Amino acid sequence: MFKSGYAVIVGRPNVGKSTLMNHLIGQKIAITSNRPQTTRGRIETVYTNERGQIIFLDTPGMIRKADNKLGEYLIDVSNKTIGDADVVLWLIEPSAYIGKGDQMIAEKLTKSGKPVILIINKIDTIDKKKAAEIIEAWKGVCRFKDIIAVSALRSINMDEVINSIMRELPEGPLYYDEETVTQENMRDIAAEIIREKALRALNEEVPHGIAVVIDTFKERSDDLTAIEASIITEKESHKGIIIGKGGAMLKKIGTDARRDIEEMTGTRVFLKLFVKVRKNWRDSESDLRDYGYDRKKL
Ligand SMILES: Nc1nc2c(ncn2[C@@H]2O[C@H](COP(=O)(O)OP(=O)(O)OP(=O)(O)O)[C@@H](O)[C@H]2O)c(=O)[nH]1
Ligand SMILES: [Mg+2]
Repeated sequence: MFKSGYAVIVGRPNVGKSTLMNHLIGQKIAITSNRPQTTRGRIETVYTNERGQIIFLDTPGMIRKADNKLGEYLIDVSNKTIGDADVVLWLIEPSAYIGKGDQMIAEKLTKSGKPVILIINKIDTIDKKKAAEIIEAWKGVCRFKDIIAVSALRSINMDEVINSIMRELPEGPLYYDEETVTQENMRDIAAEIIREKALRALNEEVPHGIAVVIDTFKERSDDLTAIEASIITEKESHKGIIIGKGGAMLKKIGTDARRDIEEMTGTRVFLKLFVKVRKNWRDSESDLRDYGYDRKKL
């Protein structure tokens, strides 16, 4: 019996959801960083083996309260995506403490009626005894179908996760051909790569207020892609930080991004970056739409 369906990855910000998805499919598609709220959309990837096809949906970290309209959008993405799940992977930090944010997630998942697999991530940072304590603390929080301890970063116990998902998926067809890893387009992924490099290079309050827009994306030849992109920021003072002394910061972001985009396209890449200020864009419906965060499209 061939199985297929959606496995939705949820959890608090920064627990390693996108890292887990990338390591399960064996390719880096979703961007990751040590900053909360790195993921802003629903990122779809595909895993296929002889037993079935799993369509992964990575989601923004779940928060209880939004600070602005972008935050509301992120909450909407997670909630709606749970509705599409055949199985939910709930990812947590390796801690026995169950906080209010976790309780909120537990309530939502219980209400959804979806089968839930609990995944304790980052076990590379703890010992076996601690892992046993964590499982003991969490096992009553929801009616979990399974509890698995993993390290997404080190690819530990990835097969166990795949097997557990396959057990929960219904019988179904091959939705995508077996070579497919993602349907996301290169233009969107390029924007995400630039945002990732900015998140990683900048510190503290600047990254949260950044959006990236691709202005032009041209395949000039088989061997050359020319891209112009704008980094949008909400404060004039942040613009200077993003550009850096003598343009050094922007140059670093551009060099790091170009390397990854070249790997993705398999061509050389000319990347030109601009920085623009758009005051309070995170609270403007029309700006959010322009930057790809459109509630109506959810
Ligand atoms: N030590 C360790 N770090 C990990 C592991 N998995 C992820 N991380 C780190 O945790 C941080 C967050 O990872 P992400 O994958 O971006 O987390 P996320 O849950 O997608 O975050 P949001 O999209 O912001 O909700 C990154 O710095 C990762 O390198 C792991 O298994 N072990
Ligand atoms: Mg993420």
